[in-house]
Amino acid sequence: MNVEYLVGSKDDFLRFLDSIGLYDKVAVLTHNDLDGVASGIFIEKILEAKGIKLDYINFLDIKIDMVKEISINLKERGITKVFFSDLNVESIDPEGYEDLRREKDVFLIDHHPIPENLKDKSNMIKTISEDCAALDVFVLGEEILDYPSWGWLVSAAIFADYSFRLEKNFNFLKSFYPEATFENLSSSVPGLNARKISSALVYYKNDVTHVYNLLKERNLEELSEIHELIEEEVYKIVDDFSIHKEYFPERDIYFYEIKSRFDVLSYVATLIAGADMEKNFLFMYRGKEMIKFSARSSKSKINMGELMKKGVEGFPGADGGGHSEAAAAKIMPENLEAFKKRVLE
Ligand SMILES: [Mn+2]
Repeated sequence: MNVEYLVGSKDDFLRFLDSIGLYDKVAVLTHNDLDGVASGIFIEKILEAKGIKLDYINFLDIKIDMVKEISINLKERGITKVFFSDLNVESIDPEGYEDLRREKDVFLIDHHPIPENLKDKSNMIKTISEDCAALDVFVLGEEILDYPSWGWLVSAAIFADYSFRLEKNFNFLKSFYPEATFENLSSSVPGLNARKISSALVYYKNDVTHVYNLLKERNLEELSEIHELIEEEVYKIVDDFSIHKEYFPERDIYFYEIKSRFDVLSYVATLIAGADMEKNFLFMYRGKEMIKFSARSSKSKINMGELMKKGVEGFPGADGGGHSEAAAAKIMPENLEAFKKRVLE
């Protein structure tokens, strides 16, 4: 199996692994979504196989200053080697990232777009967007990981991150699930697993480690009840979407505000956009402090990463960006009308 490297190589990764010594303390920082959690498990399994203990793992939300915040934590724990996965920290928090790189050995594995002004590309693997981070790490561990026993998890991540749109990745998923077709994928085993895990990540938003540990034990049983609860909520929202969505012809985007006690924003976005690949969507959810958006354009008719980035420009405390087909943004409530105007009209 191959992934398409834009920066770095498998050799860089293996060299970094070899540089980890007996007295090093190792941390993994990964995204708090399915792709991030799965890639974290694969990194831990690779370390384990190399006889390296993982001292600290954390699951991060994308936000400005994210590296600065976590750096304090790493310092307190005496961490010396850091893996970032599925997080484009070099673009979200470039200052925090560069500061951390001066203090510790940092290795980044990611598939989000590379910023144009990026200078130092050492200790870094970047692949094309369509190769999700879990797949990237899986391939890095090809000779090390027990492939047959983890196929289910990499397949769920391939589904959740849309990576199956690339034929080679779809065929890779099919090597574990020969019965999967493009049409039945969302109701196939990897599709269902992905939805179950995504439900659990919504429900245990403040305890991602719990989900991480269940997945590491390959225990999906415990997630079934939670999944039913979240699915019920999601279906209500999907029904309401079909009635209350707004269409903005200037940008050819469907807009909808999700109202729920659970933060099912990206879950609903993935589900609705996945069912109608021809259309473009912007979903909104009012969080505790910030208003969050999830944008989808399955066939990349609109570059949603660029649109979200431009949409938040100049707004204090806001950030936005991501992939062309799936992106996100966060703004302060007072900028809502201005943001909508920029993005939709
Ligand atoms: Mn990802």
